[in-house]
Amino acid sequence: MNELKEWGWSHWFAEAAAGELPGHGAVARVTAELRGEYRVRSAGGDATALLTPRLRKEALDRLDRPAVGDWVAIEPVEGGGEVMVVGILPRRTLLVRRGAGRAGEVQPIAANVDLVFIVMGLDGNYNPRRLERFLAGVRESGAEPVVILSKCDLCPDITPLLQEAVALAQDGRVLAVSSLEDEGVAAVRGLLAPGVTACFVGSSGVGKSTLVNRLAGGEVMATGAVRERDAKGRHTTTHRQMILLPGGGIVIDTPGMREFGLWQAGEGIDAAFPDIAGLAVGCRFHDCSHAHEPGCAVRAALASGEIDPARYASYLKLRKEEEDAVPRDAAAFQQERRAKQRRIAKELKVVLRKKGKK
Ligand SMILES: Nc1nc2c(ncn2[C@@H]2O[C@H](COP(=O)(O)OP(=O)(O)OP(=O)(O)O)[C@@H](O)[C@H]2O)c(=O)[nH]1
Ligand SMILES: [Mg+2]
Ligand SMILES: [Zn+2]
Repeated sequence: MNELKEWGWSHWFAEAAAGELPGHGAVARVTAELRGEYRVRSAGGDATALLTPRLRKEALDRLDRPAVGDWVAIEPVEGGGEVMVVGILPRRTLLVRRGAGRAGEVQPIAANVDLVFIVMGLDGNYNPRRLERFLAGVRESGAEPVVILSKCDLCPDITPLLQEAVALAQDGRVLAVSSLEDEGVAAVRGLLAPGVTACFVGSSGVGKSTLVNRLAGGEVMATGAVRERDAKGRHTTTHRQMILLPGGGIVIDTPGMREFGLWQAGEGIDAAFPDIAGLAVGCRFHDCSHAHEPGCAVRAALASGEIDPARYASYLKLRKEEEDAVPRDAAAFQQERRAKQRRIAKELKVVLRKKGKK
């Protein structure tokens, strides 16, 4: 397994999978997903991977299929250069979003990432409300958010935006970066140690791939100019791609997102709004919506000017969206999912143990 350490393999996964290192059981990390086909990296090198029909058939939704960053158990395919994915190892972290539309399906963005680089361009792309939304989603994922204010060469005075982003990020880091003028790139590099995985997210055209290329020291990802009219990107990156950096560390580049919908992110929202969540403890009703109930500590703080009205509105909006996102039969669905996960974990253990004995 040592050869996979640089790809992020650790005891955590070994223990989570089988309570022991899975001997000769082959595991691989999903490095890219293109139209249902996966690329994986195992000790044997790179390979194209297919899902077993069973894995495909039994998937309740996209969370049951591999995502980029996942560790999967694989088996060789007779007579082919391809491998079969027989199971997904437990995930340490999982970044998801809700697809567009009211009944939007959950979409995994990346699994087992340690850091999420939330990139916002200082050429007019930066938006505090969208940043709050990203922060809530990242907090929910279990990964650590890092805010990257990109293209700082295009902004004459970054101080007010920087200060605001620092306040919104709470204890999360905020870095101003110019890939063009090589400013702040070393600071980003400094966050990446061997085995550490970071995922880039943000709108199209904010410079994610350009920064990935700076970190990689070469043109590993294609980049594209933004529209002159409104500085919007042209969706140059079309699939999620994992890249091993020469000096150690792993980054995942992703296609630009038009929107980042929250999916079951209640705890993430509270973690991104600790000021408001902290006040809510003092509300008369434990399920206070902070919109109209008597004895609401949050609205009292709003009236006294302790919290910013825009931030309050943002909190309520994300909360509401989060509630709307939960399907009506959520409880039954979750129960079914948990039962299925337990069954899969058990089967996976058997597979890995058998392999270890071979
Ligand atoms: N001025 C300036 N331009 C930059 C900087 N970083 C990237 N750009 C430019 O912004 C444009 C978009 O960059 P990309 O790296 O392709 O953006 P992206 O976020 O990967 O976009 P998608 O792949 O579409 O999501 C390119 O023309 C880059 O040269 C920067 O630091 N300063
Ligand atoms: Mg790109
Ligand atoms: Zn309240």
